[in-house]
Amino acid sequence: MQNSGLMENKTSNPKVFVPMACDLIHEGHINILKKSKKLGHVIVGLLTDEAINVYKPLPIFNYARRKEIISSIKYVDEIYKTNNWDYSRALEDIKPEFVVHGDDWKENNQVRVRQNVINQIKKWKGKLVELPYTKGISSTSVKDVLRSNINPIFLRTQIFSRLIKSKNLIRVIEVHNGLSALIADRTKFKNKEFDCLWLSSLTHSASKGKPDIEYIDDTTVNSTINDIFEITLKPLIFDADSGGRIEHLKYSISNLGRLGVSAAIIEDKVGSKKNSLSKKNNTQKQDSITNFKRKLIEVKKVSSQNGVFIFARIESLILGKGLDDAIKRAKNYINAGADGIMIHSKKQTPKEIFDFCKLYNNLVNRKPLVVVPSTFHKTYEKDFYNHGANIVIYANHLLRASIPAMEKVAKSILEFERSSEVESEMKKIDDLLDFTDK
Ligand code: SPV
Ligand code: MG
Repeated sequence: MQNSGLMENKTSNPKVFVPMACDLIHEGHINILKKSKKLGHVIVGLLTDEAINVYKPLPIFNYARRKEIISSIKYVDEIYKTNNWDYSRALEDIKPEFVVHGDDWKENNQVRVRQNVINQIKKWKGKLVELPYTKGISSTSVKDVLRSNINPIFLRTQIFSRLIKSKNLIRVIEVHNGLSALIADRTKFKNKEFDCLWLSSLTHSASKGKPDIEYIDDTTVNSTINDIFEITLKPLIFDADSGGRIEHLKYSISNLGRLGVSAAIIEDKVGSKKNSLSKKNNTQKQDSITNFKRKLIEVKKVSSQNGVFIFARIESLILGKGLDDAIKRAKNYINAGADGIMIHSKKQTPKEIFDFCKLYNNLVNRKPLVVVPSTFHKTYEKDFYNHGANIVIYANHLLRASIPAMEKVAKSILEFERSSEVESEMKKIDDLLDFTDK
């Protein structure tokens, strides 16, 4: 069995190209492969994480594991590492007599790819064979079974590091309890969904009716994380605030790893904590570079063992310390072992973030960069990506959305002394029961 980018076909059998992600093999895949084998020499175009990321969430297994599995199937003669989602490069290399695909792509988000394949293989008189989609089984249904059978800690941490390696821009949404996690987990638009979740100190505190002042204790945090993980396999980034006391850090980071948290962001604040976006006279103090580096070094002693990614959050722009200070800190924090940097700003436009990006992108030891567009919300994701950001966190949006919705209903009940006027604004009771009963 070969596995190369360049094909060298020694058989006279017709070449049959079968593009696949091969995540969680089920009888639908076997059906396609069995039928393909009848047509000739089966070459599975195994899509890499990078290729899959373009149109759907990462598969559960990484490329190496998927390759191991698919190459053991007796209907498969070769594997072709397929880096592009539209297979055009693979088709050009192989020039297969047949391309085999499930017929579901006539209607889903691959319609254009299908047309391109038809046009391309016409050049050497290749044929497209479309097999009926196997009903009642899908990778999604298999994933549901897996949820209860596979070690979720392992899955979440694996998925986060693969996202970092393979995805252009990781899209993260804030959660603060089980319900918001359900919404974050299930919300999809076309081929898009959130890659990852953010347990925000601001919204977690607000959901308990408290200000964002490092009041929420570790036991409460653990319990919320447990609620979130019970309903989703998505990786979680934890807002660790200042990280607390240096002598406690090794315990808290080890706890996060045990729970299955993928990453923690620790900010260079000291003293009485104020939320960074606060407009009131902000008395927040920033840690010295030396102190914060010490903190990072302590944290890394544990996180390099348990795999939790540590992002160092720089508050220089928030506190008016300027770009030079921010970049100096970025360099120092990375040197101290930070796996990535978060740069924060409360300006209405992303200008200072983009200025930072320009300098940051030139660092020799550059690490993934997180941005948090709360105040500069007009900027599109593609602009962040074009400036070099790797992760974008919508840090408070689900909680903020819920407050006016609840206030409106509460006010209306007081006004009309019944709830009829706002019935249409609320989830139907039957839908609510279904929503949480899955
Ligand atoms: C949070 O979401 O709690 C954050 C981001 O730390 S911010 O509120 O902008 O400081
Ligand atoms: Mg916070």
